Amino acid sequence: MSERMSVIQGDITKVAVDVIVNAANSSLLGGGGVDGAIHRAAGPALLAACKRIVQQQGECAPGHAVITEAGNIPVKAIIHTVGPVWHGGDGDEAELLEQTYRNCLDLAAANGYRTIAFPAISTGAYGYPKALAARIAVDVVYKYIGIRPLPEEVVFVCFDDENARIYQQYLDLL
Ligand code: AR6
Repeated sequence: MSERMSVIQGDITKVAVDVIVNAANSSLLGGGGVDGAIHRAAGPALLAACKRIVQQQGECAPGHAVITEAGNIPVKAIIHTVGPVWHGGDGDEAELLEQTYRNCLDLAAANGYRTIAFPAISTGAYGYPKALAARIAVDVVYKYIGIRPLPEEVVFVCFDDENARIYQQYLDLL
């Protein structure tokens, strides 16, 4: 199963997959970090698509995910999800982060997508400790693909050296 998971270091807007995941905020109107990079690369069509979703169904709560077109990014779709803000770990952060990954995988599978790329959700502005978040990401994906055919391949795209090293360590243990 682990051959269906990999880590690369770089910019998620440049990865050749069917669908990329955006670590958004509840407004879905863009922001900094990976969200800013995705909106800049995708162009105004993405913001318009996000606004339509918010008009139709309201803001996106933490743990939930929605899917849009990809604008100028050469992938088939973008899944926007909202990870938990780290508040010290005594709340429901871990459960919410698990739910975040699972909902993205469900959306990708429901749309028939074979390959998906995730950023390290919540580990930037939202402050989730990188090792704890990576462990959850790897565990949830490993369990998910172990019992389902789609997505066939999951790529973890790490922007920074530390996340890349941590993810590689966890993947090597599988
Ligand atoms: N490709 C891949 N990963 C990236 C990229 C990129 N181009 N740019 C940054 N990262 P963050 P969060 C990494 O802060 O913690 C936004 O303002 C980054 O190094 O983007 O979930 C949203 O609008 C880090 O490891 O997302 C929300 O308000 C990871 O992506 C808030 O930040 C996540 O960092 C969400 O916070």
